[in-house]
Amino acid sequence: MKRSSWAAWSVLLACLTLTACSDRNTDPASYPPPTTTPPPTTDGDAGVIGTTITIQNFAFSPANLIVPAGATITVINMDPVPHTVTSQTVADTFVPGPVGTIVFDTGPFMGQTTFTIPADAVSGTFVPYFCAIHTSMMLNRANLTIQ
Ligand SMILES: [Cu+2]
Repeated sequence: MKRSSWAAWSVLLACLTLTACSDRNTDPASYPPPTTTPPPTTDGDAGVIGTTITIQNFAFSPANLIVPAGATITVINMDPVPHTVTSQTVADTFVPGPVGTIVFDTGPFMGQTTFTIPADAVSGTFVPYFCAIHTSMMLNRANLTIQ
């Protein structure tokens, strides 16, 4: 009798373990998996040549800014809360980091600030960036592309 009781407990434990595992597996991922391809942008922006990023209503504009190497980028925050413009190595990871020689982080700011792109930035380099305060709460995903 003792042996069958032990077997019943084992089965029960196995079921509980499997249930816990399957619950975890059915949870939708919070974020899409890391990717090396540009993430979709909510404004359908194909790319705008310039040196100004505007943040308004928790959205970056343009979502894809094409900038010359060595450029000084002006960031204008129209919102009544601070944001950051922070480079990340992999889009949608919300982890600050470089892409090649390019790395920037404005830190939290309101109003206007600037940062610079290195003169040796390689043409065609794609640099995703994010707001370190609001991460996935920002309404779009944005990047710089070196002209
Ligand atoms: Cu923000």
